[in-house]
Amino acid sequence: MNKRRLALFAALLALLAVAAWMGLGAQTSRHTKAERLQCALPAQDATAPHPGMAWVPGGSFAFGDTVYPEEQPVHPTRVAGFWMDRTEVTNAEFAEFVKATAYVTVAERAVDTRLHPGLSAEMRLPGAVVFVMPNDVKGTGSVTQWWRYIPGANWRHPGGPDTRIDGRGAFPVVTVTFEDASAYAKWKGHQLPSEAQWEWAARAGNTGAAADHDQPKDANTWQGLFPVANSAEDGFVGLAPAGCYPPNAWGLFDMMGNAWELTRDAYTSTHADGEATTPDQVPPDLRPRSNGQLVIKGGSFLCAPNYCMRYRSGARQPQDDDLGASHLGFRTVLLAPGP
Ligand SMILES: [Ca+2]
Ligand SMILES: [Ca+2]
Repeated sequence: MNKRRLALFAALLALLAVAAWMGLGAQTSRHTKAERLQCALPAQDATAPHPGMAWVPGGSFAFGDTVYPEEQPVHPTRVAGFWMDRTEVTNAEFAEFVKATAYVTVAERAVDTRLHPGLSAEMRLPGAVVFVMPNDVKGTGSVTQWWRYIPGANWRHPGGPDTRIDGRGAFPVVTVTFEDASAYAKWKGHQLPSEAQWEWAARAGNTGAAADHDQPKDANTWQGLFPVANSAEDGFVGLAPAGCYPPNAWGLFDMMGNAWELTRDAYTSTHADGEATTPDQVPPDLRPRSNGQLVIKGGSFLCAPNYCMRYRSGARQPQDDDLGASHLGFRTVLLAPGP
């Protein structure tokens, strides 16, 4: 991940921004309450065949939305039933995987200079991109004012080397890449969702046009003027533990907001370019075929109405497949008979 890739990452986010920079002044965040470290999830039936997962029935729906160009055209898509993790994969769950397999995430490895030649000394170091809230925004609002490549940032230290996840086992694991998430999913006997599976699961039975355009009230997003004023009316300035808000009608938590979620589909600039995989196809090899960018879904704690209205089921965003970020996690799916 060299400077060119970071610049590309920055440029993509900038392109996705809603222009709302005029008049931004220095403001500070307001932390509303002591941080909660865990939220109790409702118990599952003891006979549930796949603990921690919810059944998503098959169906046809209007895939896509009309808010941003990349969500279009809306078109009918059919998805067969599947099981899906009730929550984003947590630090505790990912730690079990690492303990069992000694897996080393991409953000913890030396950067491959053959893949990314011409790196600066800093960019050669293992790390990830971290959101750092600025006091104000200068000029045209380049995202490099709040996104920084921090050596030493990884899933154990998601805010940089001075941060830790002790006591935060219930939080979603972040700064993981497509390769990391795929390795976890494979270890579980699962896979990453396709974009269509994810979107259908988020619709929770709405087969028609997406009706979730407003900023959700029961989700961890951003209230205030991003990136300089975060009133945290939803209770969380940053990430929340998994499952702090009510689930959708199919029992899935935090589909909107909290951490963005990786899919297995390569990113295309519109739906007209076609999906990388058919909705239910099991990818033979989990490497995306395209330019190394994947679709991520659901938005995050950083999505605000003035900047990133991607706290919607139909929203989508590209993500470099080998670059971890402090707002990015995942959940898995399992193709198995329904209940
Ligand atoms: Ca929030
Ligand atoms: Ca999420």
